[in-house]
Amino acid sequence: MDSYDHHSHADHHHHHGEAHDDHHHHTHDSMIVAETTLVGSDGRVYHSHDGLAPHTHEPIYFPGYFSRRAPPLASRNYSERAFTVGIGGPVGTGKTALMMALCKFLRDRYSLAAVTNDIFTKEDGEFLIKHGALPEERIRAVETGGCPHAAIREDISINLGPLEELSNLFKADILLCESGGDNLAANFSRELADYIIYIIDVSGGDKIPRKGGPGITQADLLVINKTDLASAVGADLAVMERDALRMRDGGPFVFAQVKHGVGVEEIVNHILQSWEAETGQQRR
Ligand SMILES: Nc1nc2c(ncn2[C@@H]2O[C@H](COP(=O)(O)OP(=O)(O)OP(=O)(O)O)[C@@H](O)[C@H]2O)c(=O)[nH]1
Ligand SMILES: [Mg+2]
Repeated sequence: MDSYDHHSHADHHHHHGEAHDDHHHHTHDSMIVAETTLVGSDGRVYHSHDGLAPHTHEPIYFPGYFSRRAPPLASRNYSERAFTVGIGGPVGTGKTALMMALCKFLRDRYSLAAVTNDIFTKEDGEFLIKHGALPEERIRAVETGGCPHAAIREDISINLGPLEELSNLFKADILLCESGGDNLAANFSRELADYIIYIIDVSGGDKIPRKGGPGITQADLLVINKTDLASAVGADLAVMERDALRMRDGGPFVFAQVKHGVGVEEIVNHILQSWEAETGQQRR
């Protein structure tokens, strides 16, 4: 998908002088199969696994800028698939806990449905069902295999199917999509997510915000979770705040303890603000 970040292509050129011509519309009809690896007409090496269509991993040379991130798609038809919130972030930072908290907060006033991604299990979907986040039929778990970011960026079809189906079945107002836990380079494609949340936690150390990565810099909202653990791991929240503001040129971030309900209302307000702006609906 070349939709990942139109702006960062310019950054690539700027920093490396390389031409990243996108021939995606040509590649599929001219691929040469070599076991699970394919060489596209663009000369790039594609690979195919776990039911995902052949995909490359776009090189990312620069984390990009919040102010130049891809905007929500103007062409999105919300009657085909409801407003979709993507929740990404490294392994174990609280993505599922945030899914749970958002469901509890929103489910009485909005029709919700959720899709979770794990690499080889359906664990997170089962967690949400077990804890009654939503009625079971509104939750789907997708097994993405070894490249969790491919399922939210290069080949989103594995998520689009269940999301569209749930959207239609339940006349959903809002869909929640949890990415598999991944590295700092993973971020949602705008084709998939209308509102992108990236969640990190304090346990990786207070250096994480300044390491950047497209999720940290370009997500619509950065959540810094588990502030209750900051003193235990020696993370300085003032440093995280300073670096988050600098990396995101002032873009919003929220300190949270999603497991304890702290910061959740603020996160919900950010989501609903965008939902109102994109769908033209009024919050209830
Ligand atoms: N102390 C503390 N623990 C939290 C908080 N939020 C989540 N956790 C815990 O952190 C662990 C991981 O949370 P998950 O919600 O499973 O994280 P995840 O990002 O979905 O993990 P993966 O999907 O496996 O990448 C769980 O044991 C949660 O209970 C928080 O605010 N404070
Ligand atoms: Mg999870």
